[in-house]
Amino acid sequence: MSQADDSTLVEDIESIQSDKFVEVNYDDRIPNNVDLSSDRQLQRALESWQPNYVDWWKEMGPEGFQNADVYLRTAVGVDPAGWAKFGYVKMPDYRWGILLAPKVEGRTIPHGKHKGEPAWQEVPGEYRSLLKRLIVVQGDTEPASVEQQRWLGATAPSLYDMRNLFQVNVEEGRHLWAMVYLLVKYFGKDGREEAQALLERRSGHQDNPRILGAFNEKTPDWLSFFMFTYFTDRDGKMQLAALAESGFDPLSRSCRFMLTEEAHHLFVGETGVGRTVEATCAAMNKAGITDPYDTEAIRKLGVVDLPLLQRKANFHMSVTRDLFGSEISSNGADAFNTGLKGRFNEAKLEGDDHQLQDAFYKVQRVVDGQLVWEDVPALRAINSRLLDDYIADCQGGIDRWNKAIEKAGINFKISQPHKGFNRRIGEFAGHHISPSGELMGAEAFAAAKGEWLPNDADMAFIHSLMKPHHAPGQYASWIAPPRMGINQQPVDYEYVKID
Ligand code: BYC
Repeated sequence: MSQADDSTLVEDIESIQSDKFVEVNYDDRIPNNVDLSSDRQLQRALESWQPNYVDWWKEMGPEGFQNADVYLRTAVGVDPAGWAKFGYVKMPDYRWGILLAPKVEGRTIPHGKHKGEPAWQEVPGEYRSLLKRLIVVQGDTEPASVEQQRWLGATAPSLYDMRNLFQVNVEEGRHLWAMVYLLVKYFGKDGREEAQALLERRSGHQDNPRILGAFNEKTPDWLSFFMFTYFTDRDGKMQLAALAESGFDPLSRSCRFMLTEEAHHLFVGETGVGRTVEATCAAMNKAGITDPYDTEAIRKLGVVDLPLLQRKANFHMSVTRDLFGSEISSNGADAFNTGLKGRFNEAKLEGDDHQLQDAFYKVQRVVDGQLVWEDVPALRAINSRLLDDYIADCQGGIDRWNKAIEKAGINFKISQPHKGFNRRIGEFAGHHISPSGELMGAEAFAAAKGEWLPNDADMAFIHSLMKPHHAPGQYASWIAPPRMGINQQPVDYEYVKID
């Protein structure tokens, strides 16, 4: 694990760290720990996908920095204390590889109707299309996020942040490789076609968009990037953790390794927002401003007012909640019941039979114009449960941001909006619910929306802050320098060498 990871994040890191890794073979054209050279057909298929991937990266990856030397980490395997090495790399030369967590001998399917049977090493024929769909949806999000973030390098608030952006980007690229490996190895011609389609869809494209809504939104500024890596990458954590419980063992092993990389992405998000909060509080205190709503005066200091941070967070939280699908879903039930996708921490959950045939789960719904709680068959409420676990998981970082605000003596608290706020998918879609959980009419909602979600003036102000700070040790006014650099390097290290 990177030395840069903050001690406050140990729970994220510990909860998702795999136990043991296998050495990666870097002699092959495609680095791997899956003995790729023993399967010539698979190797050839992946080697013919590889140049298309690099073309996609050059076209859709970080704009303007493809020739820069970036201080990146690359996975080399072995064990959790030292699984990655650091060094300067030009991004198109990054060694994207195929890495699976080691096989657990005797592993059984942890849940659903096949619970207790040996985990599948090959695709279970009857569930082929459902399994393929889950892998494709997961795979599609990875290049999508790189596309969404491709313009951000030009306005990086420091070289440290720029490097973290590129680290996240190359690792999302590797996560795409992880899903493509599964598609090509286990799904024949169909899988190869899906692997190609993953390089053809484009985030936000009118005719050929990415599959899930949030991945077609823009990431127009660095505050969005930090919110995205805190809130949306956390959906990645939850979904990967649920897929790590899969009865299809190669998927489980892929996701277990991906989770290790995901910890750094969450760190980037949490500390990015945290450093923004820190800069705001310090500037307010220095100027003697105590009212967090004195927006005009606060913005003059070149920092982001806390109510604006809340509105940004509201947007990213609500859009990300949609990524869990409908709270009540037969797809969700099928994914669990077939054993293809578990709940968060499935194998460690105590207190039920992991089959849930007779169990119920409480789901909040809108019935006859009222918000009510209903007992729903637990199988059909699998998505709802993962969403609830996600919302609970979001709170840790928010509490830490609030602690910093409180310590600075400012009377403001960042909070999570009601689950139904600003939703487009699921139980609350089509309803208008305020952040505090009141059902309201469309007109009243529209009139208040600018207080709850970033408005035009907010976006124009954020845009005005997005100026490049590309000299070593330089940080934009709106974000505090980090407490530590990456891999024990100083905070003024030249993390990116720009031509
Ligand atoms: N937008 O029964 P439903 C990550 C579709 S993030 C558009 O409600 P289901 C990452 C759905 O596909 C993690 N469409 O839900 C983070 C279905 O369509 P079809 C990504 C949506 O199927 C940051 C229909 O509506 N991984 O890794 O139970 C950076 C009815 O579906 C949306 C996964 O998501 C939406 N928001 O659940 C980089 C895990 N929601 O099939 C990376 C794999 C639903 O009828 N995916 N629909 O045409 C899944 O487990 C499920 O596909 C979902 C949806 C949870 C996404």
